[in-house]
Amino acid sequence: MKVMNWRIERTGYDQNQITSYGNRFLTGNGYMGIRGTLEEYTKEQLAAVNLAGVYDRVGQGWREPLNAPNPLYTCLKVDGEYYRLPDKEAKKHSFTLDFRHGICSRKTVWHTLRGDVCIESEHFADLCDPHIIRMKYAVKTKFHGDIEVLTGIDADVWDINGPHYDEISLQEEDNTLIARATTHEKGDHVYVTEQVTVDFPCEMKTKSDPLTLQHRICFVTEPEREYCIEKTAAVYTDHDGTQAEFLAGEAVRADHAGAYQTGKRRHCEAWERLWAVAEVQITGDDEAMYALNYSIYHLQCIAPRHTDSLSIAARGLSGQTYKGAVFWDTEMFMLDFFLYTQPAVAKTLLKYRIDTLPGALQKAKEYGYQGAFYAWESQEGGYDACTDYNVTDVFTGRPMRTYFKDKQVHISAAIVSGIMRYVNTTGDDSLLTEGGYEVIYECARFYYSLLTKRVDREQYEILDVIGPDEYHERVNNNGYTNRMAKYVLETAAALLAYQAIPHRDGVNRQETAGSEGGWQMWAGRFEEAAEKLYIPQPDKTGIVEQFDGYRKLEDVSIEEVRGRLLNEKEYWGGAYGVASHTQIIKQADVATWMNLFPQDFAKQIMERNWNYYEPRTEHGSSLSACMYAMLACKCDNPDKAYPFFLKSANADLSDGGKEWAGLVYIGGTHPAAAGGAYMTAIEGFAGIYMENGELKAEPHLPKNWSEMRFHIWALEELYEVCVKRPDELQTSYTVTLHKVSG
Ligand code: IFM
Repeated sequence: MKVMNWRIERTGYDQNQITSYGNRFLTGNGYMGIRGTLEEYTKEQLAAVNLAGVYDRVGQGWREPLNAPNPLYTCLKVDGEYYRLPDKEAKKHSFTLDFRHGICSRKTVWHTLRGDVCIESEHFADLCDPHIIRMKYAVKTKFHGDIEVLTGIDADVWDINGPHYDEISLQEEDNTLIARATTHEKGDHVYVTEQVTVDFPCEMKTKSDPLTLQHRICFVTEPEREYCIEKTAAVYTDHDGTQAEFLAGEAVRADHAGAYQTGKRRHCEAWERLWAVAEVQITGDDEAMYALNYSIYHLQCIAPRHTDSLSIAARGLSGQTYKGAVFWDTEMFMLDFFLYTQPAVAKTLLKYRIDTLPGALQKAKEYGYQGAFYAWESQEGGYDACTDYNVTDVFTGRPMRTYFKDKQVHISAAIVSGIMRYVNTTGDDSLLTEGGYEVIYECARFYYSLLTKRVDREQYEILDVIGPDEYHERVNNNGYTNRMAKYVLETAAALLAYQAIPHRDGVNRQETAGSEGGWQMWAGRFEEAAEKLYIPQPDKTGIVEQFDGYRKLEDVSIEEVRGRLLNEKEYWGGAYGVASHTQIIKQADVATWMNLFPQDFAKQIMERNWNYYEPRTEHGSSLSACMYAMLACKCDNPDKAYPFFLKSANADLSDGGKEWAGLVYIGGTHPAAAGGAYMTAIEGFAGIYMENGELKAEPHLPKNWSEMRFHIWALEELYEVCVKRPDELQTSYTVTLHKVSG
């Protein structure tokens, strides 16, 4: 097996790449994400330490997650003159991410009148302690020179809808720099502390202004000697308990020479432990192996390991876009990676949904429904951050009425699916007794209350929704939505028939249901609703309509529709969008449905629908490609799947993703695409699935792949999996599922 290159290295400096490198070179440990920026960068270059699950709102702006005061801020002065990018052109520059160990580094050489000066630095978000960031910054000159390194906390943070800190206090205490920032909405605190150690004689003073607090480290260099500054920083918030401020101080106070090396060694070992389970090896396709493991790296950076109830935002920890909110992306695209590699994290993600059930019950009530209607863009407590006007019109600058929040009712089904996949894959039903049963029951009640019965038919329908394809709003009988609702109703009916559904306030759900007519009645109602719920069927050409009337819309090419744009940032959906009245769809919709319920369709029907819908899909969402990839695998066509798999796996390695929805910036990392790439590799190409409590595989390897090797957890056992393409003498794949531990 060839050893993979685990580095991304870019040489030369290109100012146009500042934003995309911020995403591509991201490091993180689930508690925080550090954008891949240089130490001298400020909010102008979107430097950010983005915090998981901590939000703030200012005025009428969107509530968004906080960026902490940046403790990495560092810049260099030679003979009193600043040397920093992008202002001062570098002679040489390289920027590297070691994504095996989550370490971002740079090397920059500037020419000065007295000779070259070089800085080499690296930093990482410590995997062993979620609050800690470590940095090393080394200076070397070719001459004797007066050097000044300014390093400290920059509290002038990048915000989209900020500023979020009403008060910032900066102080130095026994060489520790301390920033205490108070949020606007709730008066929460964010504490950032740091200590530096130097191994050479220097003069160290503190320099402060209202938004930055720095150590000013002055020294005279000997030619070719390296002067190394090491930093430990800590980030805590009030969400970490009443001791947060004290802990932030303590975390860095014990810092000593050598702490960086020890911390780095432990951090690397922790990453190795993650890779021991998560790495996927592919023989025959280095590009795919690289991109897939890079995708896995991003999922690891954002995994909430520090808590037992938190989910992941649609843009991970790369900033404040999409309001740092949790979408169906987590359950439908990212979850399987965690199910197979870190079931405890999968449970944490779903626990967040159980704990935010009250928000979902409240939302349903507000819309006049029963049960649980989960937030389309979920923040703390299940608060729906999605607004009624979620896109800004490029022509008028006015907010556009969108219906994502009101009509993407498929969100609740994604959560039920996630819970059931957890139970079926891990064999652990504690999630059900810890609130999962109740979520499923309430989601079923929600769909039950959504049903419409036509007076002339024994059939239920779901009207006025948005399916996965967001370009067509307020449609009737979206096949994906109806089928997912049927699944929820069936699941709840089966669970109710099987056993009591405990209620979080201690009342048994059977009793509650009993008071409204008996649990058997609810089980019966759900069963009947599932049976009579209308599910669109293939027409005589084998095509299933995405929603009622879809086939009557203008049938036109994507190019034609793109050509109608008056502005490249124009939103394609909504009432007047260029795609709304056509068959051009934003993202996989029927393909998502078929991929989840392949048992409902003959292969040839799935293939026909793939061929019909893919050319009509703009792939305007990074969630789209993997669904076509997985469906192509289900049609036994891995080579057709392959480019869609690569597109998902490369979502954060390549440029070209959508950065704007109307006038709203939506850039950042794409964890759903990363999760989709993983699912395609493991469930599509290797063909892993669970059947009746048994782990099975039905491989379909793309043509250049001769072998895949990986580990997965299933039913509390760790398996080493090897899938080999048949050689000339064999007719079928060789699959080994070897139990490593129990
Ligand atoms: O959840 C997705 C949605 O399906 C398409 N728009 C972006 C959202 C966040 O990734």
